[in-house]
Amino acid sequence: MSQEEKILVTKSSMPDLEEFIEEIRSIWDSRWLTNRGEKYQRLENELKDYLKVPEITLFSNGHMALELVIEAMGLTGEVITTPFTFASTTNAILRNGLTPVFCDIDPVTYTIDVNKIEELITDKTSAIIPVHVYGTICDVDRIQEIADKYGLKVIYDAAHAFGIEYNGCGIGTFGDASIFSFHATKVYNTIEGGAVTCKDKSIIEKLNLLKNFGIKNEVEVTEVGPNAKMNEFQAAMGLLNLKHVDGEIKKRSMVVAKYRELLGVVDGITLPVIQDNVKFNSAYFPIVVDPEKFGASRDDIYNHLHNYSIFSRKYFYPLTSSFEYFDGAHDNDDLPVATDISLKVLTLPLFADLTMEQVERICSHIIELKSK
Ligand code: T4K
Repeated sequence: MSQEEKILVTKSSMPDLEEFIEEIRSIWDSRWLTNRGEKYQRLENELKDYLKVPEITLFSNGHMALELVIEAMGLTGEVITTPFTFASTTNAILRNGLTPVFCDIDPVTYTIDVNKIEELITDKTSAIIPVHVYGTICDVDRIQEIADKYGLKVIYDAAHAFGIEYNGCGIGTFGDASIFSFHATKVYNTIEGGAVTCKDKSIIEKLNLLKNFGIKNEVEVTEVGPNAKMNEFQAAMGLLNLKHVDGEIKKRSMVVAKYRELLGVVDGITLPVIQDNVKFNSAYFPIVVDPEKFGASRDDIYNHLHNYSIFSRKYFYPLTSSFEYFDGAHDNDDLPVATDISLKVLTLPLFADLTMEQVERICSHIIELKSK
């Protein structure tokens, strides 16, 4: 089968090549390629408006945004987080020398279970790092109540939550800070890229130092920072993709609607929850397969689709608490829901250009497995 006929889990949104060439032409005139260039600054302003956030600073990628905001917030000791996420969330905590304390997830939203957070708080806990997984938002109100009660910081991993609003507020306004990913695989991309949003201007100033080696001026270096800057080519891609992102999300939402129509009636398949008062971004389409009711497992569907060159993904299996580097240190018996969902979840292909015919084909291959 040719490369063209493969259906991958996603496909990057891109502007027309001519549009991109026109946008980057000025870089050849200015020879200014990175370090807070003109395009970077324009993008920062445009994203601040689009995401409806008070402050924003951009990064080379979402992971560095998370690593550095954890550092900038001065977290210590233990951080309560979810194991049902991409490696980045857990790695960012560990790479800051902190201890992740894994909390189970809610069986409906797959986000951190707010009823299980308090029992994990100790005198070493400094923060909660929840994830708006697949763009399904956490219970931000309850999490804030818990954080206020115990004096904890909250940093949201909003890597999947670009453009989401809750009660008309940008999702990046909740907690003390949020990080976004603008990776090629996301709803909105700057090739690679990321951002931190927050209310506290002093944190933004610290992050601006940290992401540029801690350089304050030509003679003063005040932080031990790495290099995590977004360059002008990334920003150019970001400026153009921002013009088209609403259209891309609209097309994605039509794909999601088709999946819902075709799979919503299938016994043994649970579709992602629709949340009240949330403007959704159609980032991912995870289904949860009950092998008893459906008659085949998540892995059976994954392999069956594979045979037709349809590449779904097991986001997020395994749980990060099971990663080899922990050497079995975490007891997943305390994480029954996360363990169960991670064994049953399958993320189906979703991107703006996925045709209705392709969605129908994917769904019919899933359904034919049920009747086998
Ligand atoms: N927090 C969370 C919760 C995250 O999910 C992520 C990233 C982060 C933090 C960190 O943000 P970044 O530092 O990445 O900005 C992909 C992405 O690389 C990763 O960004 C994303 N989460 C994760 C969920 O998915 P992989 O290992 O699955 O990528 P890969 O290379 O297998 O690509 C998946 C599919 O995407 C391919 O089959 C085809 C398509 N694709 C891929 C690339 C690289 C494209 O269409 N274009 C491309 O350029 O991690």
